[in-house]
Amino acid sequence: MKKTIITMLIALVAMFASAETYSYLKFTKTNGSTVTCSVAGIKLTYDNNNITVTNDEGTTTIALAEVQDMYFSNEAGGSSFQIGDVNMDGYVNITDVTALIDYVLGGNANIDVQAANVNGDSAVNISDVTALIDQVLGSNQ
Ligand SMILES: [Ca+2]
Ligand SMILES: [Ca+2]
Repeated sequence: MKKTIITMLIALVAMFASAETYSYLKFTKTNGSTVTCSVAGIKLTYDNNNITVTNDEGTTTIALAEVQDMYFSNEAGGSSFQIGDVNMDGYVNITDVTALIDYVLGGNANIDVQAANVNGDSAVNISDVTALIDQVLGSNQ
């Protein structure tokens, strides 16, 4: 099951990569830390519940269970967004819920789509609103 999920993730990432050229592949771990890998010569393999990233800089292994998010970026530094901070003001609160609802309903809210994908699946939709409300209310379910 996890293998299916990660295969889908990699396919999704490959799709994004073809749309635009990025310099780094980043992983957000469940503990909040970020792993940044250069895409130069990158190769991703999955084995034994680990993702192994091999590139020109060497090899990095990350336990799949610790991966919360995987995305491409042009920024070498740490995570440029905070999950749930939909309106990018540095805080996760009810104004983010409002912005996300507006976006999901087709409004023109200026949001960070990566931060808005609260549940970490492949789309920003009503289930992220639910997840964000849970997050704002402090129930981690
Ligand atoms: Ca915010
Ligand atoms: Ca989502």
